[in-house]
Amino acid sequence: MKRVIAIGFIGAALFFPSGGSSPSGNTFVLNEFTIIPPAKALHAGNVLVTANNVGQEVHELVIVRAASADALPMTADGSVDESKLRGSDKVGVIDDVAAHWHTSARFDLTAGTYVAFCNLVDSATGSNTFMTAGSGTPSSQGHVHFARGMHVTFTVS
Ligand SMILES: [Cu+2]
Repeated sequence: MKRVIAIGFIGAALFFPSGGSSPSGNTFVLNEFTIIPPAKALHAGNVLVTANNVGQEVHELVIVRAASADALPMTADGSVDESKLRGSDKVGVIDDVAAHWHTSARFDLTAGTYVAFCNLVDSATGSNTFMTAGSGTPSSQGHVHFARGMHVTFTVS
């Protein structure tokens, strides 16, 4: 199983799947292979966060308290080793946002520096070929999304 699934995230947020209206507020824009953080600074508290996937592939939004992406523990394939994160650093995840879809969830954020990233790993061959959402056809490319650049640092004040 090459895909990394966030297991054991404590305090996982309530999910409010949505897709019809335009995302607003604290929106992270996901694409191949970038994450653009919200234009406005995030304020500490119980924060509604939206992952807006404008790309062609499934992405996810993992939020971890860390000084930078370089500070995160890595696996050999270039994805983040989520099992080595301290529990207190794990904020939560919005899993598997389909292409051209957005999903929101609430996270408890205290002031500090965070890294938002996509930790999906998909392969172009084999039984774990990642399916392009909605198309029913396998993705033609294999990617370690984090290694391709799907991470960004942001601050909460
Ligand atoms: Cu991704």
